[in-house]
Amino acid sequence: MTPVIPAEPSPFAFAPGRSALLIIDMQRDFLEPGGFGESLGNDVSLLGSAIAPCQAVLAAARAADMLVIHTREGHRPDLSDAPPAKVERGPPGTRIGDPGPMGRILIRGEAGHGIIDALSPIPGEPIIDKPGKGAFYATELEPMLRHRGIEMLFLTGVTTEVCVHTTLREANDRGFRCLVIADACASYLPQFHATALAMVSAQGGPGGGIFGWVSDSARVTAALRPLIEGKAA
Ligand code: TIU
Repeated sequence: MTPVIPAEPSPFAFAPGRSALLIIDMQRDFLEPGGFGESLGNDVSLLGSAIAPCQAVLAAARAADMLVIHTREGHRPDLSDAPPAKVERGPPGTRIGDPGPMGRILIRGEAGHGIIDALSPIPGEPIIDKPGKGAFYATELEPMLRHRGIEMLFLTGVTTEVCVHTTLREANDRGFRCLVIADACASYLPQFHATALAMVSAQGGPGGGIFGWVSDSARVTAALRPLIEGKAA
């Protein structure tokens, strides 16, 4: 029987072998003080609520043998892949490439660019380094998914209305069925988090909303549990 996850605006039917969990930009630069998120004037503690739900979904996806892909936003040390319009944002001294307590801000290879310890990737889980907000733009994500026959995406990470939503929209236009896991996402602006989620399931019906489906970590892990237990039996 096809597993189904209770979701808004309608149940989300999925095939584990054709589904991937995307964990978007759970990096120190966004979640910890001294990184890119704080340099933009944000209270980074607001993103902490997504960590435990991401951990729960990650553990269940691993146990169910689902493909897990992590993304990191960041740039080459020479900034050759960084648009000036992005680099010039914010006061000098706090911009992309400037030195900070976790190394150069949003630069690949620096401590701040790394994924937080609580969600460390394990061998076999691809990491996509992306220069933009969307995980499909200028990356290998799409062929990676197509080669594995992936048709459904579970989206988690930060921030809900920026990198998660941009990736969701890119995925939508490429034909992927997208489930956003609400509590495994977070924003510096809680009202944007709520509105971004509402946008996903709006204009919905039995086939999902305008951008897909919204569920939460408890409902997703509960739906994966029988698959995990079936494997063990
Ligand atoms: N500023 C903000 O909310 N987000 C970003 O700049 N990047 C991501 O969302 N990853």
